[in-house]
Formats: sequence, C-alpha cells, structure tokens
Amino acid sequence: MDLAQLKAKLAPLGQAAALRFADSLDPAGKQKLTAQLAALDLDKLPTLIDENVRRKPHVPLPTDIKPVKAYPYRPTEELKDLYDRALVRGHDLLKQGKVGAFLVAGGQGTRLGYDGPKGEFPVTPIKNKPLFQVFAEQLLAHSRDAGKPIPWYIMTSEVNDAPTRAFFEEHRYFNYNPANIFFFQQGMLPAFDMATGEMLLSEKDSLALSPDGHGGSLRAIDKSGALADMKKRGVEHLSYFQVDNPLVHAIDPLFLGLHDLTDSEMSSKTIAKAHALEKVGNFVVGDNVLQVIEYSDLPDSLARQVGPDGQPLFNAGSIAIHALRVSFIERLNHGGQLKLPWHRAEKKVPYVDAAGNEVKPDKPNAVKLEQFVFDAIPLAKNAIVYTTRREEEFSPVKNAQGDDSPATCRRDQVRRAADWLEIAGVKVHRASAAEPAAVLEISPLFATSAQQLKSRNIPFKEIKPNETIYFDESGPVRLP
Ligand code: UD2
Repeated sequence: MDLAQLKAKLAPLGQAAALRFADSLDPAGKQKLTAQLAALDLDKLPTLIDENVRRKPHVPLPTDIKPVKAYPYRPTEELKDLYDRALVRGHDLLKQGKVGAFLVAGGQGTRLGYDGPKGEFPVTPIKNKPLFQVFAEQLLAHSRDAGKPIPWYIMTSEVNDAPTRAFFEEHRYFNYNPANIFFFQQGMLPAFDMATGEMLLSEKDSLALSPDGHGGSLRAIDKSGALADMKKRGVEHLSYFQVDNPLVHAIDPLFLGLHDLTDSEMSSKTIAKAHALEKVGNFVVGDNVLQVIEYSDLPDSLARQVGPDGQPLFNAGSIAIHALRVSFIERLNHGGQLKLPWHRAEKKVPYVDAAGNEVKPDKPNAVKLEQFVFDAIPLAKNAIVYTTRREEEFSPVKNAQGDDSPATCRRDQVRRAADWLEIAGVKVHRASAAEPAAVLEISPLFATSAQQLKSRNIPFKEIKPNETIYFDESGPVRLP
C-alpha cells in the first residue's frame, strides 16, 4: 500500500493521526512508516481497540477452579511402564528427526537492563557463555546422540532481529549448521493512546511499536514460512523454551515421549511454586479445562489455599516450557485466524504529540497488547502437565539484581552441576548444605543430564573446596 492508499484506509478507522506528519517526511521516513502500517492487520484494528483499549477486556475467571493433576517427576509404580515407553519414544522421535527446537527470543528484556538481545548475555559461571551458546551446545549434543540434526527455530522481533543474526554469525553459529537454523520475526503492535485509542508515534516517521507477545510466535511461525519448513523436514513436534533460562532441558526425551504417547497437542512443564504468591503463571483446571491463570489474576485466597496435607493446593507454577504438535499450530492458524485473547497493560510510552513535540509521560498514557503462548493450552486436545524440579530446570535471568538475576542463575548452575556430579559418584565438598565449595561448569557437550554424566569417564572421585573445574566436551579441566 502506498501513502495515499493508507490515508484513505486509516481515516475511516479513526487512525488518520498516524500519518499526520507523513507529507513532511523524507522518502526514507515515508517508506519506514508506510511499511510499519502495511504490516498491521488494519481491518481488525477497530475491533481490537474497541474490545481491548477503549474497554478493559473482561476475561471472567472460571467459576470452578481446581488444582491440576500433573504427571510426577519420577513415575509412581503405576506409571513406570508409561515412563519407560515414553523415554524410548522420545529418543525415537529424535532419531527420526521429528523434533524441532523452538526458542522465543523476541522480548525486550527491559528488566535486566542489558542493551541487546538477551540471548547474548554471558551467563555461565566459568566460561561466561552467552545464553544462545548454552542452548546451541545442548541441541548439538542431542543431535549428536540421536544421529540426526535438530532444526532450530528462533523467534526474534524487529527490536533484536538484526543483532541476533549478527551475533550468531560472529560466533560461527556456535558450531550449529546454519542450514538448520531458521530465524523469523514475530509481529509488532503499536501502543494505543489510552484516552483516544489512536496509535501513538514514537517519532514522526515511526509508530511506537513493541512485540506482540510470545503468543504471537504461533502466528509468526505460520506467516514466516517456518511451519512450511517444519513440514518439509518432517518435524512433528516442537520443544518450546524461553531465552532467559539456561537450566532448561531444551530437549527432554522423556517429556517429548510422554507428550507424544498421550496424544497431547500441547504439553507443559511445571514446578512447585517457591511460595503461594510467586510471580509465575498457575496451571489449574478451570471449568474442566486445563489452563494457566497468571499470578496477577489468581485470587490470593485461592493462591494461599492449602490441602489436607498442609501443602498449597494451587502449587503448579508455569515455567514456560512446552511441547507442541506442529499439526496443532497448523490448526490454530487455520484460515489465518489465531484466536488467542489479548492481554492489556497500561504503560508509560513516550510519544510525539499533534504539535510534533516529544512527550515523556510520568503516568501511564498508553495501552500495549500482547498474546501469551499458554493461552493456547485450553485449545489443545489432551493437554498434559509434567512436573520437573526447580533445581534441575528453572533459574531465569530476568532482573539485574536480587531474585532471578545473573548472580542467582550462576549459583544455581553450580549447584546443579554439583548435584549431577554427586549422582555420578563424585563427592563435592560443600560450604553449606546447598552450596558447593567449588566453582563448577559442565558443558552440555559433555553431559546434558545427570544420567549422561554418570556414563562419562571422570578421572577423580572428589572435588575439593575452592577448585574451579570446567567440564568441556572431552572431560574435566582444572583451572587455576
Ligand atoms: C513469563 C510468564 C510467567 C512464567 C515466567 C517463567 C508471561 C506473561 N508470564 O514471565 O508465567 O512462566 O515467564 O520464566 O509470559 N518474548 C517474546 N516476544 C514477546 C514477549 C516475550 O519472544 O513479545 C519472549 C522473551 O524473549 C522471553 C520470554 O518470551 O524469552 C518471556 O518473556 P517475559 O520475560 O516477558 O516473561 P515473564 O518474565 O513476564
């Protein structure tokens, strides 16, 4: 669409203001703004704004909210056979090349205060490997073990796509075959003026855009051609994870196998919440449907409820690790309509006003809308939840300091390495019950799990206090 066509289109939608400076822009500015506008689904704007900006969307909580029955970390006697079969199935899926990895990395990472794609952030305790490298090494290890490449789909957004690609290129894709990496961008949405519903301009030639939420990944997968690529390669399942958590098992054969054997279209991992009001989503069964209720929406009275055993009833925290069937994503996008709800956030968004002045608001002036991937769970057939352990799989880097910071994440990586080593029969001296007295880092190329570490040759039986040991692909290296 050219400028004239856009003007004709926007005026009846009440959005002419977006082009109020267009005539005074240079050709590059005109081109930028028209491209941004043309990328939006303009016909849907009035309804979107009506339902989510002018009004606050009313998403009623289910009337009947019950705790979810999740598959346990270790199988009960009754489940043992299923878990045995699931592990075999998971490995078979990998050997047959039916699993793709799906990393969502389109977010802005504002809380961490790191100026660049979050995946670049140096995160490991000894080698300071960036998050992207940790995932790459895991995927390489699993591909090597399965004898099949794992196609890796990486979702970026306009805010970080170019630097993300450049970072991979600069690091020679961390030894991944670039032919097996598929970068694609998620959609962007403008911030809307809270009072008028008009799209805000961040500059005269630019809308105030931000990524449309990780739920947008399910649409972008289709639009970008990633879905077609999966079908061409025979990928049937995606292992979905977020960029901020280096402890994640980016590929988990048991989880994938359970997901497949139960005919689940979308499966999720859960951990016991640290406390009743921890800021993670909650898996619940609401009106008989499995779903996630965000911490901000779950009434405190429910969050604090305890069962007869004194344990919190609503204890299943969501850590944003999923397995998804490719056929499910295809079904969700049927007819070009991804029907996930929009979540509204009121924010302070700087903008250019009608007179062309830049305004930095000191209170929320705008509405941003996002879709969340876990809202697809209620739409999935046979959705299951599997329990994992926080120590094993969850320590995200979200904040610069305090909880979920680089410091806690490094600490948790060392703790997990020590736990794995103990399981593999190596004694690790502790400074306290939880804290290993040594600094330890295990490359995923050496072991992706405690089980695998057990099968590796470790030429010592004890790690003394104050040692620094890095386990690279070929074994332990003691560092000064
Ligand atoms: C998310 C979950 C929370 C819990 C937690 C676990 C939501 C609303 N909440 O919290 O319930 O599971 O994670 O860590 O999701 N991303 C994109 N595009 C976007 C927005 C986000 O790719 O438009 C990616 C982002 O790069 C990151 C992930 O999604 O990998 C999580 O984003 P976040 O940091 O906004 O999620 P958070 O911490 O609010």
